[in-house]
Amino acid sequence: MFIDQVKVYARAGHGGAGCVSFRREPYVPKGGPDGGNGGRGGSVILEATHDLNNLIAQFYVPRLIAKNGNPGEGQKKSGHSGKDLIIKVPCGTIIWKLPDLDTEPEDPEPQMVQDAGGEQALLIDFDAIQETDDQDELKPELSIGEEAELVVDLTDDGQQFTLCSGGRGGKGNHHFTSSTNQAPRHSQPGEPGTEGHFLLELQMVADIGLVGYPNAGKSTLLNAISHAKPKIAPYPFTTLHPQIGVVEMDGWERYTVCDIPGIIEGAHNNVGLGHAFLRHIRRCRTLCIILDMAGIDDRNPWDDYDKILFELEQYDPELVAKPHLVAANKMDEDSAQANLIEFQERFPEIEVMEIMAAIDEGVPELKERFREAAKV
Ligand SMILES: Nc1nc2c(ncn2[C@@H]2O[C@H](COP(=O)(O)OP(=O)(O)OP(=O)(O)O)[C@@H](O)[C@H]2O)c(=O)[nH]1
Ligand SMILES: [Mg+2]
Repeated sequence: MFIDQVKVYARAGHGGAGCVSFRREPYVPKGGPDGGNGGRGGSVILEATHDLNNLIAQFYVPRLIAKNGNPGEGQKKSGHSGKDLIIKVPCGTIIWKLPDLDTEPEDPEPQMVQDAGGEQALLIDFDAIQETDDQDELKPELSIGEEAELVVDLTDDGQQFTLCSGGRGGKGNHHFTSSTNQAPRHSQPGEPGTEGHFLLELQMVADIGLVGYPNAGKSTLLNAISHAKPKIAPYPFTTLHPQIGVVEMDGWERYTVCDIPGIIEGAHNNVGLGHAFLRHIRRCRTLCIILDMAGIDDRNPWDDYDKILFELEQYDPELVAKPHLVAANKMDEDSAQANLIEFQERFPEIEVMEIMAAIDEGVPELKERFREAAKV
């Protein structure tokens, strides 16, 4: 199961209360105040790590609650601080603060869908958390409620961010002793920790993003160039979630390639789960548009190319501003050569690499080209 968007509720620990206490010892008739301070509440801290590639842990445990601080004690003992809750999330996780709600809403209903290969995939209906019914009003880059506010973007391994800060512990009565009040009988309560509803959204970070219609051969290519083993099958939407492969070159050089599920017409309007897929293109530095040059699925490659660029632009104009090249796949098929000539006549300025991903032809050259692109 792959989860790349999840709503969580986070609450830091309450500070411990200060203590009211007086020194009581044999032969010390009027021991002074000795109530200690409460301990600080634990914070909820997010930490990015390369070791994870999805948000499944937060899907199962969506309530991130840190421990409260302990109250102070007599003999001027301070209470223990609450333990911080450190939550590991994959690099590339963006945190959005959702509007405060009076009551904690129910988690959106997960819905099981059956993919064509018979595997089950889990989707979350995030419309459930949208604040408005008007789709046009939604921020295109958000696809969640307008009022969601960007909190932080965790991109680097080890990067930490305090999502909710623990409350301060209250002062014990010992703290309030003064020349005019030598026996204070009051202490401070602890302060509450901060809390909130957040949306965690993962956007894959990769050097190269493979973009194309379903069935174009993206997974076949990733399989050929890296150790990743995505499923390959002769029907659309075989790949239902993005997958990253690491390509190793001679001399310890390596770069990452992301196989993004197929984009179809209307993807920018979320047709065919378009938003869930397009989101991952944002973090890929260079795009490789994979075209089925043979037009096996009764489409032609120039229309595919136009439509893919259109979908990218409609979703986010920054996506078409990224450097991109075209990989003309399935060049082993009969119609491919003629189609390629026509494609190049129509788009003479586009860099095209010819490949047959299934039999590794042209793939070493493309790997080399990716390496150059990844260096920039
Ligand atoms: N003839 C030919 N077929 C290929 C080539 N590369 C891939 N295919 C076939 O194209 C079909 C689709 O390949 P995939 O790699 O699953 O395509 P995809 O782009 O990942 O598809 P989705 O995951 O559905 O988006 C498979 O049947 C592959 O065997 C090629 O170079 N030549
Ligand atoms: Mg695939």
